[in-house]
Amino acid sequence: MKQRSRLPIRSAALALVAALCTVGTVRADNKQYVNEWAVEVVGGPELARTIAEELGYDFVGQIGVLEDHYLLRHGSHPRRSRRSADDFTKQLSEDDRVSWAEQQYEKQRSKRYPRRPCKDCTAETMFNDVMWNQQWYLQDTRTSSFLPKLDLHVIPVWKKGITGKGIVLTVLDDGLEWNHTDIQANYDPEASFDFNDNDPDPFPRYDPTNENRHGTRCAGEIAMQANNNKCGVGVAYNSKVGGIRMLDGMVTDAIEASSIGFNPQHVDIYSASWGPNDDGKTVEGPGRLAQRAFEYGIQKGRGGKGSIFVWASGNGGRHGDNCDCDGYTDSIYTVSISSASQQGLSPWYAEKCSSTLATAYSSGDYTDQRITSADLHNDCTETHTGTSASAPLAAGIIALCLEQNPNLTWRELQHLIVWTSEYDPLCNNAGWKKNGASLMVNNRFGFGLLNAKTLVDMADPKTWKGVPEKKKCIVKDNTFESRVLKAGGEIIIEIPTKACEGQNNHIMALEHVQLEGTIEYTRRGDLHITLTSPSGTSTVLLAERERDSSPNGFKNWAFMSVHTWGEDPAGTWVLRITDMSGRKQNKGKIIDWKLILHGTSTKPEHMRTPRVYRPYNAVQNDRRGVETKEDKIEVQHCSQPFKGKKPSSSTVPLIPPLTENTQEKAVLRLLQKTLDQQSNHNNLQQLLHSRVPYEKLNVSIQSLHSAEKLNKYSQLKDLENSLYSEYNDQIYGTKPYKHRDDRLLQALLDMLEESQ
Ligand SMILES: *[C@@H]1O[C@H](CO)[C@@H](O)[C@H](O)[C@H]1NC(C)=O
Ligand SMILES: *[C@@H]1O[C@H](CO)[C@@H](O)[C@H](O)[C@H]1NC(C)=O
Ligand SMILES: *[C@@H]1O[C@H](CO)[C@@H](O)[C@H](O)[C@H]1NC(C)=O
Ligand SMILES: [Ca+2]
Ligand SMILES: [Ca+2]
Ligand SMILES: [Ca+2]
Ligand SMILES: [Ca+2]
Repeated sequence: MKQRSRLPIRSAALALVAALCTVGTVRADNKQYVNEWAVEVVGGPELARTIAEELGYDFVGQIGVLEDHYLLRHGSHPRRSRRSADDFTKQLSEDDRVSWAEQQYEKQRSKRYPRRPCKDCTAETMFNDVMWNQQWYLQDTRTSSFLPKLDLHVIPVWKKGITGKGIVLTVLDDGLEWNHTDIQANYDPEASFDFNDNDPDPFPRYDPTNENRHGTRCAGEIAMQANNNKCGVGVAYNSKVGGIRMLDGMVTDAIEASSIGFNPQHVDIYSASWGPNDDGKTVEGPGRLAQRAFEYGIQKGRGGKGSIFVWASGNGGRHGDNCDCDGYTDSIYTVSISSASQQGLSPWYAEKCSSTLATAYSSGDYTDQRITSADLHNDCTETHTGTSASAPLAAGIIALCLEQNPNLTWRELQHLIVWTSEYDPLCNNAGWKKNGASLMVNNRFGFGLLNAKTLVDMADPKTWKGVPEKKKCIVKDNTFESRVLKAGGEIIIEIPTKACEGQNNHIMALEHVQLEGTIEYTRRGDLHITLTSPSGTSTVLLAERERDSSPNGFKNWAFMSVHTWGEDPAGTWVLRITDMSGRKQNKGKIIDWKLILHGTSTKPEHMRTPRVYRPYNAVQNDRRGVETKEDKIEVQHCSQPFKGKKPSSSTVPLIPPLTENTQEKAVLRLLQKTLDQQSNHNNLQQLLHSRVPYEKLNVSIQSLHSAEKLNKYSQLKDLENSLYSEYNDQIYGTKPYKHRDDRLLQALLDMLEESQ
């Protein structure tokens, strides 16, 4: 929480700042002076080098990431001295081209610092930002190289000088506090608009509950300024960021389309952490306008290379929701991003589906660290959570990749993500499989954890060969007659295909696969669909959703999978539709289907040899910059020591561990807060007051959180859980769209922390 933010003393950079504040020259001051001077020279390193040479210094180089600050060394001055060399300093200071100069001296520090030997200035001293050391997902905070490595390998990219320069992102959300002092320098009004009030200023609407903090938090993750002593450091801290205010009001197809298609020749990356309700019973995709806007962006955006849409995969895990039923993440045009906790596990809110491309870190259970960002009212936060927090991290990493190679198309970017995301750091989770192209893939994580370093390296225009032209081959059976499905039944449809062989659109190497289907069924949530490729990769296209009792079925719904990426699609596909619910009254029909294969007629260059998976600890980015070349490892080997709780089964999300004495208090306070905030919801108040006196509520958190029970939502009968579900429906029922930020659990977890 904000009030207990730790402000550890940072060394080099902070010391420099402290030095700036020292007034006058200190003599006989008991310091150990060294033969080095820090100077500020505006005009670039070449000018600084020239000045150094003219005045008889060696030019050492820029000081860390501090622009215009250089270190000079004087050979004829003793390396260490009790006396300061004031005439040297004076000579430098009096040069018009030097705006500031100071002789360096050794600082006395107690053991607190540095905690570890620091040869080339390790991550912890890189920036003076007060929350930099909480950004565990950006820097390696391990104390031993034998511990599992966590961070997203961003620092080596920054060290190459790639920080997002020239790349423009916008956050489609509830506004952006653009005068926040950690964002303002990177704010881009041309990437910003307010579609709620129809004006160019996306400034959020303030209210007592800070409801509209989400967009500012997401933008901060991407583009917080570095080394300004404020909050933390954005993943792409020199990129430009804008905000589209579109969630704080009525959301229409037109508003979505306007947002998705906003200034596509200027904006490179759109980050969206919202979508249809994650309530476990909604099936919804982009409307006609939004769909057009996606297509426009893909075809025309970024000068024809295609806008990049980064999408949070959803937070409905606890409600048994699947992103299968969310047409925004399901779209082939969006880079759908899921979350992993600090422990390398799938968090309790995550949704599963076959369209998730990759994963970035976020919060996990309540002992796991969360995500640091800017917050409303020029504040900072270290408690940003959910897939909401993962998508902007991914957007920032993609910005780094586009700076490395601005010519990448939207498809090339997806290929690069597929090829460089990491299995190893997430290998302790259930559900990994190796597809027919030897790629590791998982319904929770897509191809794994983003690795900024390998992604950016592979995108290097000097070596990246691009991918062949996109082809699309539609496979259908014109003789298909609708088939009846009943409870306990199974429909198997074999789909033999040559993948348009002999035609211009022959597909040899797959990208996305879509199964478009029309299905009538009395209870949609009981349907289960798998698709098995000719290479034998079996993909769940639709998993059961306990809460989805809709009789509406699916109408031309395109289930999308990336799991067969790289495979040769020729052969027989098998579609299997089942209902294992045991609800005898269920029945319906498969009306129609078609299989849409996306891919290329020849294998992309980079896929000619199979991908080699390495242990994550060995991937390039050791803390001291040592490149460790490990031998190839077998893919099935998992190098991560397991630190967390074992997921009890592949379908039960983890439940936050809670201690008995905090539970009731926390729940009471949660409910109290909710009532305070939502006092207009009289029916909820009445419900609570009529059935049980407020103080007597005794709701066990296990029963609230139990994924098992919530997944079997409809069977719940006891008071506690129906109270909870009423509450839930208040939260989820008031607006058709919600941030992918589970406010309920966030609030609960915050309060648990407060009460401890
Ligand atoms: C940002 O603008 C708002 C609204 O004008 C103002 O209240 C706030 O003080 C400003 N913040 C800063 C840091 O200047
Ligand atoms: C991008 O493409 C343009 C036009 O084809 C080319 O001139 C430019 O060098 C390319 N840039 C990079 C970084 O490859
Ligand atoms: C709450 O319920 C548990 C059992 O569910 C019981 O052991 C405990 O004593 C109850 N606490 C209060 C304050 O009633
Ligand atoms: Ca406005
Ligand atoms: Ca900062
Ligand atoms: Ca969802
Ligand atoms: Ca997608």
